[in-house]
Amino acid sequence: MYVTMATTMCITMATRRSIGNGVLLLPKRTIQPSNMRSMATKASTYTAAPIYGDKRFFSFTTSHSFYGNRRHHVTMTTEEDPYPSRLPDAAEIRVRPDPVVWGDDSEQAGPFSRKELQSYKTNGYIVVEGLFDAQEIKRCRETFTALRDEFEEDMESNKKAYINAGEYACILEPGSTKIRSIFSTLKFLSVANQLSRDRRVVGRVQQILDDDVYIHHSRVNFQQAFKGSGFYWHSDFETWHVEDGMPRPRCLSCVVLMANNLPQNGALMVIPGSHKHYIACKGETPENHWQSSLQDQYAGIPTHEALSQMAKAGGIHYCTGEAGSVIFFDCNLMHGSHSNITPWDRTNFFLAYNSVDNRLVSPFGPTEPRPEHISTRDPAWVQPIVPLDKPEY
Ligand SMILES: O=C(O)CCC(=O)C(=O)O
Repeated sequence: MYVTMATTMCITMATRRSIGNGVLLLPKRTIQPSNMRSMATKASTYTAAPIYGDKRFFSFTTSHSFYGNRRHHVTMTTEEDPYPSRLPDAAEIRVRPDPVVWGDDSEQAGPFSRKELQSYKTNGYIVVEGLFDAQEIKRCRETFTALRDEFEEDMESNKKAYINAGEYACILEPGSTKIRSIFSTLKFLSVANQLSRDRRVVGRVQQILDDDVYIHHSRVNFQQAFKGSGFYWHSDFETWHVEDGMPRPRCLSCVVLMANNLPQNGALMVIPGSHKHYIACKGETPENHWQSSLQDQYAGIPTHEALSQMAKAGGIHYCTGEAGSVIFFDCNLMHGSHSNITPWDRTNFFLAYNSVDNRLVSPFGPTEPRPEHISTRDPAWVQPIVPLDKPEY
């Protein structure tokens, strides 16, 4: 293991510990990531540095809290990927070495109360009811469904699973001409764009991630009445790490409910507490996996044993709520949904926010980076979002 000090700090504040061949000076109150066997520190933020040859170096950096307090800066580096997956043999379950609420959650000021932050930290998600009012949601929903209906009309004769419709990308339900998801709407639809920057959402995300954020990708998932086929259990971070090159789980999803989400119509299911573990999955990643995985995922899914273990410990919870509620969930939380055989659409707008310190590097698995609409790399979009105080829907 290679370790280096990259910043200076006050020697009187530091303890001295030896690590492999190196020596690290640590401020007294730094805390240790659990997978760093010989280190006695906690790093509060992590970024992956460039790759040298076939080795990848991870930098562990403590930083000032986003809401401004008093942490020290220290940078360490290791070659080991703490989140390996798509393993040839057995799948494995690891303890997550990274924080869930970044920064010092006991003191983190912002829209979430301390109790709400604690609940998010314990369960890996939180549902905020009535964050948007009925009028706001109605306008957004009508815009999304009008776009969907327009595409579906055009696609009646075109039975491809994946469609580039102008600037948008659409995924159809398996064996159907019904649209499952539309990506990138915030790049082209004003309501979607404003929603993605609305302070009611972004302020909460910044509080949890303790940083400026940008959007890794966004999608409208329709789960249409009688047709929505659901999403099998997965952790987003596993895929985003292996296939997109997201270094750390300093990322979360917001799901803005555009329709009432009920257990019957395929409300998001989560396994509370599962986000504290990293489930490395078994099996290779097929070439261009993303083209099929967005319709039905075959690689990067946990074993039944791992799922059973997680569910035994945490149970399974339906994130139900009325239109206008928002689910915030950690990128490493195990989640999925079953099919919608009811007469009621379950339309949801997904926004995946990533810390600007956790930008994508090259994929950690042996794949080409996925396309822009699924994992943004465009520097124009990988920019800190300035929260909007007065959005106009
Ligand atoms: O819409 C859902 O029910 C789940 C969607 C999901 O897990 C995903 O888009 O990754």
